[in-house]
Amino acid sequence: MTSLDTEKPAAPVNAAERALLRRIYEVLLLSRAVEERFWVLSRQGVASFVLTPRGHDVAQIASAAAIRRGHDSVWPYYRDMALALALGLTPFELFAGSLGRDCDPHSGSRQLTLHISSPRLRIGSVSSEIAAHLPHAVGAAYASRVLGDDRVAVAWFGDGASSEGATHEAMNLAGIHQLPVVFFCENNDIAISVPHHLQMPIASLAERGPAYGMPGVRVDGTDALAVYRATRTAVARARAGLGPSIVDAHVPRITSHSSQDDDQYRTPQEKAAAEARDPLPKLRAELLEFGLLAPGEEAQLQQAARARALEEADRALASPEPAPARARRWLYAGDPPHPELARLEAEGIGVGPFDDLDLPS
Ligand SMILES: Cc1ncc(C[n+]2csc(CCOP(=O)(O)OP(=O)(O)O)c2C)c(N)n1
Repeated sequence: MTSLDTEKPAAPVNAAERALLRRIYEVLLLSRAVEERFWVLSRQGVASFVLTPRGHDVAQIASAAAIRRGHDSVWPYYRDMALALALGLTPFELFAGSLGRDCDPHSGSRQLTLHISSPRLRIGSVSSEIAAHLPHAVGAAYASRVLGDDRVAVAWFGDGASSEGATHEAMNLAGIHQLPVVFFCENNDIAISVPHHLQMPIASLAERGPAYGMPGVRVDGTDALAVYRATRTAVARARAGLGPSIVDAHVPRITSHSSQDDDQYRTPQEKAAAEARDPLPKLRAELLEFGLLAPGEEAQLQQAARARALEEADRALASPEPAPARARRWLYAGDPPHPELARLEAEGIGVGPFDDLDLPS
Protein backbone atom coordinates (compact mmCIF):
# COMPACT_ATOMS: atom_id res chain seq x y z
CA MET A 1 0.00 0.00 0.00
CA THR A 2 0.95 3.62 -0.04
CA SER A 3 2.66 5.65 2.65
CA LEU A 4 -0.71 6.13 4.34
CA ASP A 5 -0.03 3.05 6.45
CA THR A 6 3.11 4.41 8.01
CA GLU A 7 2.39 8.11 8.26
CA LYS A 8 2.63 9.52 11.76
CA PRO A 9 -0.82 10.43 13.12
CA ALA A 10 -1.79 14.08 12.98
CA ALA A 11 -1.08 16.01 16.17
CA PRO A 12 -3.95 17.90 17.87
CA VAL A 13 -3.62 21.63 17.46
CA ASN A 14 -5.93 22.81 20.18
CA ALA A 15 -7.66 21.78 23.40
CA ALA A 16 -10.89 20.86 21.60
CA GLU A 17 -9.10 18.38 19.37
CA ARG A 18 -7.30 16.88 22.34
CA ALA A 19 -10.59 16.45 24.16
CA LEU A 20 -12.08 15.00 20.99
CA LEU A 21 -9.37 12.34 20.79
CA ARG A 22 -10.13 11.23 24.30
CA ARG A 23 -13.88 11.04 23.60
CA ILE A 24 -13.30 9.08 20.42
CA TYR A 25 -11.36 6.60 22.50
CA GLU A 26 -14.21 6.25 25.02
CA VAL A 27 -16.76 5.61 22.26
CA LEU A 28 -14.30 3.15 20.73
CA LEU A 29 -14.11 1.17 23.97
CA LEU A 30 -17.90 1.14 24.20
CA SER A 31 -18.18 -0.03 20.61
CA ARG A 32 -15.70 -2.86 21.20
CA ALA A 33 -17.58 -3.92 24.34
CA VAL A 34 -20.94 -3.87 22.54
CA GLU A 35 -19.46 -5.77 19.64
CA GLU A 36 -18.03 -8.44 21.96
CA ARG A 37 -21.43 -8.88 23.58
CA PHE A 38 -23.08 -9.15 20.16
CA TRP A 39 -20.59 -11.81 19.18
CA VAL A 40 -21.31 -13.89 22.30
CA LEU A 41 -25.09 -13.58 21.81
CA SER A 42 -24.70 -14.55 18.20
CA ARG A 43 -22.58 -17.60 19.05
CA GLN A 44 -25.20 -18.57 21.63
CA GLY A 45 -27.79 -18.47 18.88
CA VAL A 46 -29.72 -15.74 20.67
CA ALA A 47 -28.88 -12.84 18.34
CA SER A 48 -28.74 -13.19 14.61
CA PHE A 49 -25.44 -12.70 12.84
CA VAL A 50 -23.19 -9.76 13.65
CA LEU A 51 -21.09 -7.54 11.42
CA THR A 52 -18.41 -5.82 13.42
CA PRO A 53 -16.91 -2.39 12.85
CA ARG A 54 -13.56 -3.50 14.37
CA GLY A 55 -10.85 -1.62 12.52
CA HIS A 56 -13.37 0.72 10.88
CA ASP A 57 -14.48 2.01 14.27
CA VAL A 58 -12.14 4.95 14.70
CA ALA A 59 -12.96 6.24 11.21
CA GLN A 60 -16.69 5.88 11.91
CA ILE A 61 -16.52 7.69 15.24
CA ALA A 62 -14.18 10.46 14.04
CA SER A 63 -16.33 11.15 10.98
CA ALA A 64 -19.48 11.24 13.12
CA ALA A 65 -17.86 13.97 15.23
CA ALA A 66 -17.62 16.15 12.12
CA ILE A 67 -21.35 16.42 11.47
CA ARG A 68 -24.19 18.26 13.22
CA ARG A 69 -25.92 15.52 15.14
CA GLY A 70 -29.68 15.42 14.69
CA HIS A 71 -29.45 18.09 11.98
CA ASP A 72 -27.48 16.58 9.12
CA SER A 73 -28.85 13.45 7.52
CA VAL A 74 -27.04 10.18 8.02
CA TRP A 75 -27.05 7.25 5.62
CA PRO A 76 -25.10 4.42 7.23
CA TYR A 77 -24.55 0.80 6.24
CA TYR A 78 -24.61 -2.43 8.23
CA ARG A 79 -21.03 -2.11 9.54
CA ASP A 80 -21.66 1.24 11.22
CA MET A 81 -22.32 0.20 14.82
CA ALA A 82 -19.58 2.53 16.13
CA LEU A 83 -20.97 5.38 14.03
CA ALA A 84 -24.39 4.82 15.61
CA LEU A 85 -22.95 4.93 19.13
CA ALA A 86 -21.00 8.08 18.25
CA LEU A 87 -24.22 9.74 17.12
CA GLY A 88 -25.95 8.96 20.40
CA LEU A 89 -27.80 5.73 19.77
CA THR A 90 -27.67 3.53 22.83
CA PRO A 91 -26.40 -0.05 22.99
CA PHE A 92 -29.93 -0.97 24.10
CA GLU A 93 -31.33 0.30 20.80
CA LEU A 94 -28.78 -1.72 18.84
CA PHE A 95 -29.39 -4.89 20.83
CA ALA A 96 -33.18 -4.54 20.73
CA GLY A 97 -32.96 -4.32 16.94
CA SER A 98 -30.71 -7.31 16.43
CA LEU A 99 -32.52 -9.43 18.99
CA GLY A 100 -35.80 -8.79 17.20
CA ARG A 101 -37.57 -7.19 20.13
CA ASP A 102 -40.93 -5.47 19.90
CA CYS A 103 -39.40 -2.22 21.12
CA ASP A 104 -36.73 -2.18 18.37
CA PRO A 105 -36.69 1.53 17.61
CA HIS A 106 -35.35 1.08 14.10
CA SER A 107 -38.24 -0.87 12.64
CA GLY A 108 -40.16 -2.77 15.32
CA SER A 109 -38.07 -5.79 14.29
CA ARG A 110 -38.85 -5.63 10.59
CA GLN A 111 -35.28 -4.89 9.58
CA LEU A 112 -32.23 -7.13 9.31
CA THR A 113 -29.62 -7.01 12.05
CA LEU A 114 -27.70 -3.75 12.43
CA HIS A 115 -29.82 -1.90 9.92
CA ILE A 116 -29.89 1.07 12.19
CA SER A 117 -32.14 4.04 11.73
CA SER A 118 -33.46 6.80 13.90
CA PRO A 119 -35.88 9.55 12.91
CA ARG A 120 -34.80 11.70 15.86
CA LEU A 121 -31.18 11.54 14.79
CA ARG A 122 -32.08 11.79 11.10
CA ILE A 123 -30.53 8.40 10.41
CA GLY A 124 -32.22 7.01 7.31
CA SER A 125 -33.50 3.45 7.14
CA VAL A 126 -31.41 1.63 4.58
CA SER A 127 -31.71 -1.62 2.68
CA SER A 128 -29.32 -4.57 2.64
CA GLU A 129 -28.55 -3.88 -0.96
CA ILE A 130 -25.12 -2.32 -0.89
CA ALA A 131 -24.91 1.26 -2.27
CA ALA A 132 -28.70 1.55 -2.53
CA HIS A 133 -28.61 4.26 0.14
CA LEU A 134 -26.24 6.55 -1.79
CA PRO A 135 -29.00 7.85 -4.10
CA HIS A 136 -31.13 8.32 -0.95
CA ALA A 137 -28.42 10.53 0.53
CA VAL A 138 -28.28 12.51 -2.70
CA GLY A 139 -32.07 12.83 -2.59
CA ALA A 140 -31.83 14.21 0.95
CA ALA A 141 -29.16 16.66 -0.22
CA TYR A 142 -31.39 17.70 -3.11
CA ALA A 143 -34.23 18.28 -0.63
CA SER A 144 -31.95 20.57 1.38
CA ARG A 145 -31.21 22.50 -1.78
CA VAL A 146 -34.92 22.86 -2.56
CA LEU A 147 -35.87 23.75 1.02
CA GLY A 148 -32.96 26.13 1.36
CA ASP A 149 -31.75 24.68 4.66
CA ASP A 150 -28.13 24.01 5.56
CA ARG A 151 -28.32 20.30 6.24
CA VAL A 152 -25.57 18.12 4.82
CA ALA A 153 -26.21 14.48 3.89
CA VAL A 154 -23.45 11.98 4.57
CA ALA A 155 -23.39 8.42 3.23
CA TRP A 156 -21.03 5.79 4.63
CA PHE A 157 -20.32 2.73 2.47
CA GLY A 158 -17.64 0.18 1.63
CA ASP A 159 -15.27 -0.23 -1.29
CA GLY A 160 -17.41 -3.13 -2.52
CA ALA A 161 -20.39 -0.80 -2.69
CA SER A 162 -18.38 1.53 -4.89
CA SER A 163 -18.69 -1.00 -7.75
CA GLU A 164 -22.47 -0.73 -7.83
CA GLY A 165 -24.28 1.31 -10.45
CA ALA A 166 -26.08 3.19 -7.69
CA THR A 167 -22.77 4.70 -6.61
CA HIS A 168 -22.17 6.10 -10.08
CA GLU A 169 -25.71 7.43 -10.33
CA ALA A 170 -25.48 9.06 -6.92
CA MET A 171 -22.10 10.67 -7.50
CA ASN A 172 -23.00 11.80 -11.00
CA LEU A 173 -26.22 13.50 -9.88
CA ALA A 174 -24.50 15.06 -6.85
CA GLY A 175 -21.76 16.40 -9.13
CA ILE A 176 -24.16 17.77 -11.76
CA HIS A 177 -26.16 19.71 -9.16
CA GLN A 178 -23.23 20.33 -6.76
CA LEU A 179 -25.35 19.03 -3.87
CA PRO A 180 -24.45 19.18 -0.16
CA VAL A 181 -23.48 15.54 0.26
CA VAL A 182 -20.36 13.74 1.47
CA PHE A 183 -19.53 10.24 0.26
CA PHE A 184 -17.54 8.56 3.02
CA CYS A 185 -15.98 5.28 1.88
CA GLU A 186 -14.78 2.87 4.55
CA ASN A 187 -12.26 1.27 2.27
CA ASN A 188 -11.03 -1.96 3.83
CA ASP A 189 -9.64 -3.37 0.58
CA ILE A 190 -12.07 -6.26 0.54
CA ALA A 191 -15.77 -6.86 -0.13
CA ILE A 192 -16.59 -10.11 1.68
CA SER A 193 -13.90 -12.01 -0.25
CA VAL A 194 -13.36 -9.86 -3.35
CA PRO A 195 -10.15 -7.81 -3.14
CA HIS A 196 -9.70 -4.12 -3.90
CA HIS A 197 -8.07 -4.65 -7.30
CA LEU A 198 -11.19 -6.47 -8.51
CA GLN A 199 -13.41 -3.59 -7.35
CA MET A 200 -11.45 -0.68 -8.80
CA PRO A 201 -8.42 -0.36 -11.06
CA ILE A 202 -7.12 2.63 -9.08
CA ALA A 203 -5.51 3.00 -5.67
CA SER A 204 -8.31 5.03 -4.15
CA LEU A 205 -11.94 5.91 -4.75
CA ALA A 206 -10.87 9.51 -4.14
CA GLU A 207 -9.31 9.51 -7.61
CA ARG A 208 -12.80 9.39 -9.10
CA GLY A 209 -13.82 12.64 -7.43
CA PRO A 210 -12.67 15.11 -10.12
CA ALA A 211 -14.38 13.05 -12.82
CA TYR A 212 -17.66 13.53 -10.98
CA GLY A 213 -16.97 17.21 -10.44
CA MET A 214 -15.99 17.01 -6.80
CA PRO A 215 -12.83 16.77 -4.73
CA GLY A 216 -11.73 13.39 -3.46
CA VAL A 217 -9.38 12.85 -0.57
CA ARG A 218 -7.73 9.69 0.69
CA VAL A 219 -7.08 9.47 4.39
CA ASP A 220 -5.60 6.95 6.78
CA GLY A 221 -8.74 5.65 8.44
CA THR A 222 -6.83 4.61 11.55
CA ASP A 223 -5.77 8.20 12.23
CA ALA A 224 -8.62 9.71 14.23
CA LEU A 225 -7.69 13.35 13.78
CA ALA A 226 -6.89 13.01 10.10
CA VAL A 227 -10.32 11.45 9.51
CA TYR A 228 -12.06 14.10 11.61
CA ARG A 229 -10.33 16.93 9.77
CA ALA A 230 -10.91 15.48 6.29
CA THR A 231 -14.61 14.92 7.05
CA ARG A 232 -14.97 18.37 8.61
CA THR A 233 -13.52 19.97 5.52
CA ALA A 234 -15.90 18.04 3.27
CA VAL A 235 -18.91 18.81 5.50
CA ALA A 236 -18.00 22.51 5.78
CA ARG A 237 -17.63 22.67 2.01
CA ALA A 238 -21.06 21.13 1.50
CA ARG A 239 -22.67 23.39 4.12
CA ALA A 240 -21.18 26.46 2.47
CA GLY A 241 -22.85 25.51 -0.81
CA LEU A 242 -19.62 24.45 -2.48
CA GLY A 243 -20.83 20.97 -3.39
CA PRO A 244 -20.10 17.31 -2.74
CA SER A 245 -16.90 15.48 -1.81
CA ILE A 246 -15.55 11.97 -1.56
CA VAL A 247 -13.58 10.93 1.52
CA ASP A 248 -11.86 7.57 1.06
CA ALA A 249 -10.76 6.32 4.48
CA HIS A 250 -8.35 3.43 4.31
CA VAL A 251 -9.30 1.08 7.14
CA PRO A 252 -8.52 -2.51 8.13
CA ARG A 253 -11.31 -5.06 8.50
CA ILE A 254 -10.01 -6.99 11.47
CA THR A 255 -12.71 -9.66 11.77
CA SER A 256 -14.35 -11.79 9.12
CA HIS A 257 -17.00 -10.09 6.97
CA SER A 258 -19.63 -11.26 9.43
CA SER A 259 -20.00 -13.90 12.13
CA GLN A 260 -21.35 -16.17 9.36
CA ASP A 261 -18.07 -16.59 7.51
CA ASP A 262 -14.73 -18.04 8.49
CA ASP A 263 -12.37 -15.62 6.72
CA GLN A 264 -10.69 -18.54 4.89
CA TYR A 265 -10.38 -16.43 1.75
CA ARG A 266 -7.63 -14.36 3.38
CA THR A 267 -4.12 -15.61 3.98
CA PRO A 268 -2.78 -15.61 7.56
CA GLN A 269 -0.43 -12.80 6.43
CA GLU A 270 -3.35 -10.70 5.20
CA LYS A 271 -5.21 -11.21 8.46
CA ALA A 272 -2.09 -10.34 10.46
CA ALA A 273 -1.60 -7.19 8.37
CA ALA A 274 -5.16 -6.10 9.13
CA GLU A 275 -4.66 -6.74 12.84
CA ALA A 276 -1.41 -4.79 12.79
CA ARG A 277 -3.39 -1.75 11.65
CA ASP A 278 -5.81 -1.94 14.58
CA PRO A 279 -6.53 1.74 15.38
CA LEU A 280 -7.12 1.05 19.07
CA PRO A 281 -3.50 0.66 20.23
CA LYS A 282 -2.54 3.53 17.95
CA LEU A 283 -5.08 5.88 19.53
CA ARG A 284 -4.15 4.68 23.01
CA ALA A 285 -0.48 5.49 22.29
CA GLU A 286 -1.45 8.97 21.08
CA LEU A 287 -3.51 9.62 24.20
CA LEU A 288 -0.65 8.53 26.43
CA GLU A 289 1.76 10.68 24.44
CA PHE A 290 -0.46 13.76 24.82
CA GLY A 291 -1.17 13.04 28.49
CA LEU A 292 -4.88 12.42 27.82
CA LEU A 293 -5.01 8.99 29.40
CA ALA A 294 -3.46 8.07 32.70
CA PRO A 295 -1.61 4.76 32.72
CA GLY A 296 -3.97 2.19 34.17
CA GLU A 297 -7.06 4.27 33.42
CA GLU A 298 -7.92 2.19 30.40
CA ALA A 299 -8.81 -0.86 32.49
CA GLN A 300 -11.38 1.22 34.35
CA LEU A 301 -12.88 2.62 31.16
CA GLN A 302 -12.98 -0.84 29.64
CA GLN A 303 -14.71 -2.27 32.68
CA ALA A 304 -17.33 0.47 32.62
CA ALA A 305 -17.93 -0.08 28.88
CA ARG A 306 -18.30 -3.84 29.36
CA ALA A 307 -20.68 -3.39 32.29
CA ARG A 308 -22.83 -1.01 30.22
CA ALA A 309 -22.87 -3.36 27.22
CA LEU A 310 -23.84 -6.30 29.42
CA GLU A 311 -26.56 -4.39 31.26
CA GLU A 312 -28.14 -2.98 28.09
CA ALA A 313 -27.95 -6.34 26.29
CA ASP A 314 -29.64 -8.03 29.25
CA ARG A 315 -32.34 -5.38 29.29
CA ALA A 316 -32.98 -5.93 25.58
CA LEU A 317 -33.04 -9.70 26.10
CA ALA A 318 -35.63 -9.29 28.83
CA SER A 319 -37.99 -7.22 26.68
CA PRO A 320 -40.82 -8.92 24.77
CA GLU A 321 -40.74 -10.12 21.19
CA PRO A 322 -43.34 -8.72 18.79
CA ALA A 323 -46.78 -10.26 19.16
CA PRO A 324 -47.84 -12.20 16.00
CA ALA A 325 -51.14 -10.31 15.99
CA ARG A 326 -49.23 -7.13 15.19
CA ALA A 327 -47.43 -8.52 12.16
CA ARG A 328 -49.23 -6.15 9.82
CA ARG A 329 -48.54 -3.07 11.90
CA TRP A 330 -47.14 -0.22 9.80
CA LEU A 331 -48.14 -1.71 6.48
CA TYR A 332 -50.43 1.26 6.04
CA ALA A 333 -50.03 4.92 6.93
CA GLY A 334 -51.76 5.93 10.11
CA ASP A 335 -50.49 3.20 12.43
CA PRO A 336 -49.14 4.95 15.51
CA PRO A 337 -45.40 4.67 16.12
CA HIS A 338 -44.19 2.14 18.66
CA PRO A 339 -44.37 3.63 22.18
CA GLU A 340 -40.59 3.20 22.52
CA LEU A 341 -39.99 5.14 19.34
CA ALA A 342 -42.51 7.80 20.41
CA ARG A 343 -40.73 8.07 23.76
CA LEU A 344 -37.33 8.47 22.12
CA GLU A 345 -38.69 11.03 19.68
CA ALA A 346 -40.21 13.00 22.54
CA GLU A 347 -36.88 13.01 24.33
CA GLY A 348 -35.20 14.50 21.30
CA ILE A 349 -31.63 13.82 20.30
CA GLY A 350 -30.47 13.46 23.89
CA VAL A 351 -26.85 13.87 24.83
CA GLY A 352 -24.17 12.81 22.38
CA PRO A 353 -20.58 11.97 23.25
CA PHE A 354 -19.14 15.11 21.65
CA ASP A 355 -21.89 17.64 22.44
CA ASP A 356 -20.06 19.49 25.20
CA LEU A 357 -16.82 19.87 23.26
CA ASP A 358 -15.96 23.17 21.71
CA LEU A 359 -15.88 21.86 18.14
CA PRO A 360 -16.80 24.05 15.16
CA SER A 361 -20.35 23.25 14.09
C1 LIG B 1 -26.41 -5.20 -4.60
C2 LIG B 1 -25.80 -6.21 -3.66
N1 LIG B 1 -24.93 -7.13 -4.15
C3 LIG B 1 -24.37 -8.04 -3.31
C4 LIG B 1 -24.68 -8.04 -1.98
C5 LIG B 1 -24.05 -9.05 -1.06
N2 LIG B 1 -23.10 -8.37 -0.18
C6 LIG B 1 -23.39 -8.07 1.09
S1 LIG B 1 -22.15 -7.29 1.86
C7 LIG B 1 -21.17 -7.34 0.48
C8 LIG B 1 -19.78 -6.80 0.50
C9 LIG B 1 -19.75 -5.34 0.65
O1 LIG B 1 -18.42 -4.94 0.78
P1 LIG B 1 -18.07 -3.46 1.11
O2 LIG B 1 -19.03 -2.55 0.45
O3 LIG B 1 -16.62 -3.28 0.80
O4 LIG B 1 -18.31 -3.35 2.68
P2 LIG B 1 -17.61 -4.15 3.86
O5 LIG B 1 -18.55 -5.26 4.23
O6 LIG B 1 -16.28 -4.62 3.38
O7 LIG B 1 -17.47 -3.16 4.98
C10 LIG B 1 -21.83 -7.98 -0.56
C11 LIG B 1 -21.25 -8.21 -1.90
C12 LIG B 1 -25.60 -7.07 -1.52
N3 LIG B 1 -25.94 -7.00 -0.22
N4 LIG B 1 -26.13 -6.17 -2.36
